[in-house]
Amino acid sequence: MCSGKDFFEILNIGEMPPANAFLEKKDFDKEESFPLGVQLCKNCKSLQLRQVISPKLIFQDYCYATRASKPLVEHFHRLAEEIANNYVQSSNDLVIEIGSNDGALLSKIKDRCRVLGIDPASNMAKTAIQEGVPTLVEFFDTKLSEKIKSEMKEARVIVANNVMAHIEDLRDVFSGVKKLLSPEGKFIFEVHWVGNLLNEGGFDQIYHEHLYYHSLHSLQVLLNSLGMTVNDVKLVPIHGESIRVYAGNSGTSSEAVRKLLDCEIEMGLLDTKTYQNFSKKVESNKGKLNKLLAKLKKDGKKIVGYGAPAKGNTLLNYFKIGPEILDYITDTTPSKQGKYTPGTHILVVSPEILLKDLPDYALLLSWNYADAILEKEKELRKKGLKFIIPVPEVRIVELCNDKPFENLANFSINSVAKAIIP
Ligand code: DWN
Repeated sequence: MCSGKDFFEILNIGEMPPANAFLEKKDFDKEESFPLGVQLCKNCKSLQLRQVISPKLIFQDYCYATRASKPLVEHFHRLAEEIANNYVQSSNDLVIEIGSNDGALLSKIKDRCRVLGIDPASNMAKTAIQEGVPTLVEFFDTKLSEKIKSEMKEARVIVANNVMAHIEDLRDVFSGVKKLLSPEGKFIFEVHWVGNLLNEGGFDQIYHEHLYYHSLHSLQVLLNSLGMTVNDVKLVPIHGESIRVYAGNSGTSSEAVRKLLDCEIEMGLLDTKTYQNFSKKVESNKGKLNKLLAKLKKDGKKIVGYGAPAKGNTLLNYFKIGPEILDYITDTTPSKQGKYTPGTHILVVSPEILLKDLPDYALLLSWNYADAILEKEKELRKKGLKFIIPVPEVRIVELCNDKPFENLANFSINSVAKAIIP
């Protein structure tokens, strides 16, 4: 981010395969693991991976599909509407999405403006194209931005969600965005917020795809160094808690930008001690969850996993939770069903099994969708299924018949930040 060369080691997860590398049983002996750990830049306080693996290895056959998570699709559709209503001025305006996955966002506005998706995962791009979203199967960089500009002219909006943590040479990507954006154009991108990771011990967001764990501070350092401005920022309750940055080649910064920068200082995001305390919190969480699962198994309880997110594989590998604890893991993503989790080799199956099998406990690995999932599975919960939420604190969620479901979406909103940025 700042070309610094001096780092503190913060957390060493150990060796594990890429978090989205779900695999068939026949490929177990070919599986590769890589070191996983995070360090803090002493200069700009950017939290980042210590070792980087080739993006080709991660994205060549990518299992993650946005459309598998209804709450996420609804979230991106709201953003698509915001872009079309607030930034698109004519049907000839061009909206580009970097990391467009299966086209869930752009398909919502493809009839209101020109759209172009860019994603290196050919299997996801195929779905997007079938949904009417023209998509380039490429990694975005300045070279590609010049080619697009020569063929399609400047972009009115460039949007990128859960992408700017995945790219090593962010300086090159941001320069490409700057070149491709029209003078009054807007660069809108969402990234998981390091404030949430630290505040709630969401260490499971650490995996090889995520090279950076961003604060607004470190993003602003980079954008300003390229002559871009952070015009506005929002906190959104997605993937725990993410920041949505609105940047451009011109304009001023809103009050929300100043408030969040102050909030990051108050939370200690520029203080190394904060990061060292974070790793202690992760260790204590690890002890609590392993103790709970061992006790439930000893009492003869049947435990399964619910949701097979990438983050779940960091938790399972780091906490050494395998098929001896979880009989299987359910997931709504067709491309994950019938495969096994990377490193821990637990079978992933469709959620349909639950009504027949009626396990006693479900470890909610997709804890970031807790409120939607607890609502969706209330019948199962009435039949006795109890959910264990591992992050931010290990807890069993009891069914409370006499009161409406606790709105768990808020448990992921950082109370300090929420008070400051409604
Ligand atoms: O950056 C990334 C993050 C932001 O999204 C990507 N590298 C990959 C992905 O990470 P993830 O896999 O941790 O994301 P999700 O969206 O938390 O994954 C949720 C998983 O849970 C999906 O596989 C779908 C599944 N699911 C389910 O089985 N039942 C989700 C819901 C809502 C459900 O009801």
